[in-house]
Amino acid sequence: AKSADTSSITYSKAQIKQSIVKHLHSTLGTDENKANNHAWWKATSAAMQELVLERLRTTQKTHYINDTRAVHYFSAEFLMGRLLSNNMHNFNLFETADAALKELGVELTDVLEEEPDMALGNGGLGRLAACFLDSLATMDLPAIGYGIHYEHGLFRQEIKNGAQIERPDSWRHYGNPWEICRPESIQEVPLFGYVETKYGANGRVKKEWHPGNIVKGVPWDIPIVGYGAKTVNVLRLWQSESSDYFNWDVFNSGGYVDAQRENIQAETISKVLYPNDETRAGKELRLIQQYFFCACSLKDIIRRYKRAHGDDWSRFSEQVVIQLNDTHPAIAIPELMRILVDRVELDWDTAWGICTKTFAYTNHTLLPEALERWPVRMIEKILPRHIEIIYEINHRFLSLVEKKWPGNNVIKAKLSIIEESTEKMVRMGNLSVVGSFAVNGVAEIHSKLVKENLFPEFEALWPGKLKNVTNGITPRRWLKACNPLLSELIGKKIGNDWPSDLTRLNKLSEFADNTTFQNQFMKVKQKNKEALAAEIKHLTGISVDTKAIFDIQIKRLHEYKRQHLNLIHIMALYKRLLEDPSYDMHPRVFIFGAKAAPGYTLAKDIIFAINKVADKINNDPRVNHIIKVVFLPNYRVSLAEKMIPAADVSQQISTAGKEASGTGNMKLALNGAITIGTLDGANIEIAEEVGDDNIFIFGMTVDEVTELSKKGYNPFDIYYHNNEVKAVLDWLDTDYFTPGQPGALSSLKNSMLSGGDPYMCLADYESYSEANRALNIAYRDKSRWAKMAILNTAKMGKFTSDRSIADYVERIWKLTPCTVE
Ligand code: 26M
Repeated sequence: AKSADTSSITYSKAQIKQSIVKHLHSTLGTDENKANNHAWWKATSAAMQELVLERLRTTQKTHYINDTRAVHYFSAEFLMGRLLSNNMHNFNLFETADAALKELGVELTDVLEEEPDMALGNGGLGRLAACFLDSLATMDLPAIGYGIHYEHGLFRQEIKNGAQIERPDSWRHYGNPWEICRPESIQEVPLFGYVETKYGANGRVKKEWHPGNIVKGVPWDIPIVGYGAKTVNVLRLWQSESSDYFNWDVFNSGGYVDAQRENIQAETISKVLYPNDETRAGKELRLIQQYFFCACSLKDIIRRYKRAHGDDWSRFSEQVVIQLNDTHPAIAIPELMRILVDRVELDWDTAWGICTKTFAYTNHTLLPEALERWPVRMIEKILPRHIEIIYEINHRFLSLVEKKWPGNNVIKAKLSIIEESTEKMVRMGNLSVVGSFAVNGVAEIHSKLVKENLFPEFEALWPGKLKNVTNGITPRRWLKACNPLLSELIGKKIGNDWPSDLTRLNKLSEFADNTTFQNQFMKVKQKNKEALAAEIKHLTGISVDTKAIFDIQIKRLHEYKRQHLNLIHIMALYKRLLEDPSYDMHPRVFIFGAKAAPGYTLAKDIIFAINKVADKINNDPRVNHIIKVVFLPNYRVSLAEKMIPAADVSQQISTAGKEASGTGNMKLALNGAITIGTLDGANIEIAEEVGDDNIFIFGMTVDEVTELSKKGYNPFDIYYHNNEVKAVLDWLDTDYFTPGQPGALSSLKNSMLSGGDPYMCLADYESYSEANRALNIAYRDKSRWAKMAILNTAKMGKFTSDRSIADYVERIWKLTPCTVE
């Protein structure tokens, strides 16, 4: 295992100080007296970027000389968060920079707060991509991330009168010190138009795509510094621009019919990130975004490959592996086929052989509404050649299916890439499985369900193609950087090697029963809670008792994640306290952070309900010394970094079978929070690691959920048999929480009753309530709780993203590390 060996980059406090001041003067045109925190942030970042770029040059040279095989991580989202603190930690210069700035009369913590989050992602999928880039660089693996340079990342959330308001996020508005524009690597992307069929002299049919529009892709590179700062990889993000020379009129004077005449304002392509997660947008612009970044990235990869290998395509898949982060970049499969068949003029089978040795696909969801399907007509219009290629891929694939299951049209219809509905659709998941050499789910249970439920016949067709790689998180950002007090305590106890070999945390288990260590551990937790309490006060004006249990649910707002189950339980506790003032419970602060997709009405209603219930409880002197409810607005990476270290309890309460993995569950447990959760996603593996005594598991299993839906689930059965459930749901119909507005929270009740309670909140309610009672009792035993918390931290070694990446390398990518310098 490596530690942060930065022997090659020694930088003294004096040097850093000098560099920061230099940049203050000559990059920012200001001086030590005039500079505000923003200027200090820019200057400090510029000073770091100098070191970063030197390592980047060395890395790129080394990779070039060694002609390394590299993974190309294609993702529509990279949720990077802030970079300065991370880069300083990875260079092992955090303390030195802190000291240098102190001498300049500046607080590093204030400077770090100036950096806007790079929020080019919705949630788990985008953040996973960011953690993976960190691990890839840390493990000296040659890798490039490819994505979109959105002008606006995920919207900023404001809460007005309890409701979510979306505001644009302009993360680059005042400049981004980390990115480098590379105009020398601009690519062109064709769109729309028509396909001409030509007959060559050899009798071969040649297809020529005459695009109706061409846009430019401008690459911006963000250096990705590994821990120890040896390898610096890049994240290359494409920005769209109109192409200056492509002259619509010249094309149009050819007299082509108006039907071909589709135009697009080129700049809009990379303008904004779609704020949907777990649901399809179905918008043309979204498809264009996907094709845009895939086309640019493939051209970039091919240009680099040709520089080393010329026209010898036989080694392409030895040098290049492309990982598709869900189906969002799946259009890259027919795009590579188009290049190889139409441009390089390889025969179909050779081209397909290359393709299917190059792509691998990760599935992140089983929710039917999230599985991407594009209307054939839409692809036909935007990418007329690709739809032909998709049909050809499907035709050949279906002959394979015919061979395996002769005459079985049911299986054929199920597996077909084309869904023969009234409006014909392309199933991007099926296309991805057919076009890849490996497919993986993101936790054991999820991969099992992918294999058994989503793509069952595919497993029979290609045994071994469907795999599992359990997700992970980078312990650099999610422990070392975000929780300095705990990191220091851990370091004192077991040394400082854990960030690059997280299984070493297991050595903390030895001290789980040690009273002194328990006290130290819980004292750190207490300090972190006090810091979060101050932040809560600052952001919402709400005062919270730091001796209370800090109970945290942070994730996108979605019915399947069941924030509303948490809410009705809070209401039940409130009711118990009102009915019996001596009701015995430890004070508890319920803290939420969640963004709802702007078009997802019920999700927004749940946010509204949380805020209304919060208002009532927080202002009710009968209970507000025992329960508080806090909704922190604008949940994002940098806010997560403040919340997670302060959590006592981690809410991971999705309906079993719905949460593919979860990664927040890992971050919270790593920071010593105890999970109350269902047997879903990675919770199952977390439970295996920490043991049943150190987690509160409740609710139905996947099999029980399936059984109940089969038999027919009726939430009214529970409503009429559980008085507490009935009282709480009926409460939502009154104006108790929304004075003068009866019915303002009714949609929640309706969704859990007449709406059929699709995610079975009521079915799991009783069990959830019991798990909460057990949790409450456990917290009262200080020593028991401390032991549990310590063991949670100690047992999280498996969930480092370094392990996930090692699994990808071994099971899928077959990469070898390349030591830089
Ligand atoms: C799709 C179409 C149009 C616009 C946006 C989308 C879209 C964007 C993001 C759909 C899904 C998106 O993300 C899904 C996601 O974040 N899934 C989560 O992935 C994590 C990493 O594997 C898992 O831990 C979570 O369980 C899973 O929900």
